[in-house]
Amino acid sequence: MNTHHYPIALHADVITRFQRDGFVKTKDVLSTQALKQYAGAVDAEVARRTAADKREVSDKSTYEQSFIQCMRLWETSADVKALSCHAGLAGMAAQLLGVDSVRLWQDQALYKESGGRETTAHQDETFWPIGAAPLISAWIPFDAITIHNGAMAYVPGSHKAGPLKTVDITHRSEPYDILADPKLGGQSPQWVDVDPGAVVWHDGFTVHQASANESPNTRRVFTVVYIASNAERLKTWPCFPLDRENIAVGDRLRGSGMPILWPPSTELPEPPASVGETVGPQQNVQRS
Ligand SMILES: O=C(O)CCC(=O)C(=O)O
Repeated sequence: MNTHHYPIALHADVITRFQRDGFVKTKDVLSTQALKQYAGAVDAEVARRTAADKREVSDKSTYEQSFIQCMRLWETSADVKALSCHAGLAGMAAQLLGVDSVRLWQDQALYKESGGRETTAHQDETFWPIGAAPLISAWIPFDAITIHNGAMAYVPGSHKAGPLKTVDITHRSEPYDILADPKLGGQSPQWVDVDPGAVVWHDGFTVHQASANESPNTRRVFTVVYIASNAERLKTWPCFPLDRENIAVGDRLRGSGMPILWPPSTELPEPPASVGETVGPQQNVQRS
């Protein structure tokens, strides 16, 4: 039984809306002061990892035009770790998923540059060989976001459709038009404006997209993805966090790259010794 008190306890109505719609916005989760500190830490790590890349947005691949993607920042920045392993957020994830315990699946900065294109509509969980394990993302903007600078839109109730055809958001092949999937019943995505301090949560199977950034500033967003602690690997296809820990099909998730964040430990977790690629979707484990 979970005997920990949630640092941020959710109203039953918030949980009901998440279960119904597959997404929910929670306002005033992070204070202005805390958000400023986390944003500074993420900015610094993104700047460090991308220092050698001098390209204009227009010179980048279609995928890269959606956002600068830097993953697993908690592994290389102790300052970002405080956000990725934030007990209040992890406790919210556990409440929304209705599970006793969650692990960190991944964190990432998704910085949509000025002039950056939309993020193609997709479901997250079909990317990973973990079946339908309970999985939730916290989408944490550092600035106010509307449809004009890269807001997200979610298809209400789409998580109930379960896994649909995987969308190749990298655009290396023609992406599946998931919004036209008959299982979505013609439902339109709902755009969600967000003020700093709020967090928008979505289920692993919720169909979502983001608008282009027509503003002069980079849209700065950080996401943390949580998974039920007892999830298993179900398929062999490559997946960085599982391959790094040598987790085989049928094995439960484990290892320092996917620490249990709820219930929280007294100390923040130590990151794994081997880190992945500094930018991009991190598919490859480098074995020495
Ligand atoms: O922020 C974006 O542009 C896309 C975010 C996204 O797809 C996600 O958080 O799962």
